[in-house]
Amino acid sequence: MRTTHLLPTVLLATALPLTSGCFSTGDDESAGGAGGLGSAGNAGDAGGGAGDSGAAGQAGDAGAAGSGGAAGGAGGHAGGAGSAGHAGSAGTAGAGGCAPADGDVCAAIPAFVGTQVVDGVGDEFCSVPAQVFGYADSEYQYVTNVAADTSLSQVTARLAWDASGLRGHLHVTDPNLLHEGVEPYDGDNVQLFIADATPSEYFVNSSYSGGANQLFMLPAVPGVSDPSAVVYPVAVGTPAVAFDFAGRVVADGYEVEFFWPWQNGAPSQGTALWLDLQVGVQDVAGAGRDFEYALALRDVVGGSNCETSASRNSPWCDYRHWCRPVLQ
Ligand SMILES: [Ca+2]
Ligand SMILES: [Ca+2]
Repeated sequence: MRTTHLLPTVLLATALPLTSGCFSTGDDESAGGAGGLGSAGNAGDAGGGAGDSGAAGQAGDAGAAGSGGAAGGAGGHAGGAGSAGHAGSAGTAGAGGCAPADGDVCAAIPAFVGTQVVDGVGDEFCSVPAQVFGYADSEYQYVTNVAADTSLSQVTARLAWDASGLRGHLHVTDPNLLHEGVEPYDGDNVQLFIADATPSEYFVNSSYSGGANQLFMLPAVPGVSDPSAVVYPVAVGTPAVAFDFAGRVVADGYEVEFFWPWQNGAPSQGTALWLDLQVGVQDVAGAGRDFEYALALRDVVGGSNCETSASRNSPWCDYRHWCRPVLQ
């Protein structure tokens, strides 16, 4: 919506001091008349578009007053009117400009609209409802360093899909970016478990199959390493599935963005994926991974083939622990 408010000049003239035009120095000069007052600037555009239920943006600032009149001409002609003021700046987007954080990644994944630029910035996911979760909200919890504070890590996840693949952006709060270890899980990382067809086997004793992937996305560790991504592991004899990834450090942690192409052709609306999201955290130097948590650790009917210890009963060893969000 665009709103325009033109203030009547007469009102502005009573509210602002007049600005006089300058005089020329012509031979037969007489005083030039005062320059007219500039007209008011246009009001700014309204703020960013509202989300599904977001509040409208704020109105823009009023335009600046017009500049003074031009110098009077030779012979004492009156000065011209001042130029119009600049249009007001656009209003800021309303707080509700993006969709509210009422998403449920394990239940439904909305359709993606627009064009994604995989750069770590999640502005193209503004209309996608986010799911915010942390250690306390997760079904899978695993602590390896009790000195760490599990309450400091929180994820804001936005996932969406189209005919090409699954797209996502994750914002992770993290007080201390660290990665001390050889394996991708030995430090701060995000893991996406994904399969667009039911895998033919579990994973603990074999490689992933059926297009299932475990994607690691690691933030930059300032001064140490750049953002990186790993597909791990891949099925024996098949190439690693390429996916687009970008990460960046932000004020309160880090963000990762990805595009994962469908492995079994474009799915139709209503298809249920196999999917899980896991976050690994290292905040204590020298300790390697401190803890990790994943959205889903669903009960497996008939038992998981990896329930040999608490740490092995986890998303990485059996896809049946994952959740089954439906493509909307
Ligand atoms: Ca982006
Ligand atoms: Ca950390």
